[in-house]
Amino acid sequence: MLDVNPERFLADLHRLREFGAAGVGKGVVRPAFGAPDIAARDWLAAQMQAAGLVPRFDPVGNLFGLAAGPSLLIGSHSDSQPEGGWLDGALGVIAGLEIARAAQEAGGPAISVVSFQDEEGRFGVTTGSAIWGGNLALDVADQQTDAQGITFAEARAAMAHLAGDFVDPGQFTGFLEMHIEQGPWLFEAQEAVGVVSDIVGIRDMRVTFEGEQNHAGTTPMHRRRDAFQALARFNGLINDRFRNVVTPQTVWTIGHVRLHPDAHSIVPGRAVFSMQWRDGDSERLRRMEEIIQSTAAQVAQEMEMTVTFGPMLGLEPVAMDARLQAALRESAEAEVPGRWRAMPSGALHDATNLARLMPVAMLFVPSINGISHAFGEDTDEADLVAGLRVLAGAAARAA
Ligand code: HGY
Ligand code: MN
Ligand code: MN
Ligand code: MN
Repeated sequence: MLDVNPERFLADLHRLREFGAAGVGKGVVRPAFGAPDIAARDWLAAQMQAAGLVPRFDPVGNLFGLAAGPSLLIGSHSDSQPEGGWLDGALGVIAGLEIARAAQEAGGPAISVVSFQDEEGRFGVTTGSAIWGGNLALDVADQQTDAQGITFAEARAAMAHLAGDFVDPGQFTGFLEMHIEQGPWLFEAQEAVGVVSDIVGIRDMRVTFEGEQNHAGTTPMHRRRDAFQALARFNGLINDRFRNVVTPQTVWTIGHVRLHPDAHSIVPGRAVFSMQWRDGDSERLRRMEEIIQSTAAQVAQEMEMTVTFGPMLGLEPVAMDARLQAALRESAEAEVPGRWRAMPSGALHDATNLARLMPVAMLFVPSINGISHAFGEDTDEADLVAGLRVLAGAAARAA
């Protein structure tokens, strides 16, 4: 078994949180390619080196700590949401670092570590691992923009001085990712870990209603072509129409809205918003897309507007590797007997993209009150350490 050090692991997790520490509690603001993200990656590279690994940045900011020869890869991402918590991504990276360090101290097995870039999708959906895994072409990614209109190509130039070549995936025998659950199930059941069976698929696109900008005091209601009213009507209609198609696991979100010109006394002429939907079944994702397209077209026609759609980003649902899942289950039963379950992931993860390259599996630990993508995200230290031990046991079994 690998003799991991819980104190060192927790100390590193707290240290990583200092890069971009913000908000109340243990909040973090560390979006991809911002100064805190790059400083955190520099710090991580130094920790990898100190652990006996060879640090290597690739052209899109993914950071690997490479062990010699064929190795098992462990990690996640160290960028955060615009308002995030201290564990989303960071936990999986620091767990990988601690397990690789313990393996170096023990003289084996060979374990490499990774922190992928822009998992949180400043520029798309799991950008760094999607490019490395072959789900997204680099020249397409380079054109993708963040909410401010900055391109991925412009943003990654900030790390160009660190960049080496892409790392050859052929040297890795598999990938393990530990993550907080980000939902309520393990916490409510007071279970210690979840062994992930599969990860949902996602679709995400930008939608724009274009009406007519006008004076909010003098324009009679019947003459308005108000883009916000179109968005509101669209939202009500899709909520109704989805009911016949979805399951309790299906989710959809309008999380970003920009009205133009965004002023109290102007009837908005343009509404630009994000439409995202997720489910474990590709066919259901497709039917939802049809409803979105046809409903938006209907609303635009009825309200005398135009509607346009940005490129649709997406990842397919992915099943975890059977052998690696078995290693996680055996390890869970040894470390936390009876206090684990198999479960699907409703959040996306870098593991989705790596499944094209190698066998992958994931381990969840509980999220207190199911909170994540918020400053209030947290997990009991005992659960963090139990998860580390289960992952280390699985790595020893699988490597
Ligand atoms: O949104 C997600 O599922 C991921 O945390 N980026
Ligand atoms: Mn994450
Ligand atoms: Mn996240
Ligand atoms: Mn005026």
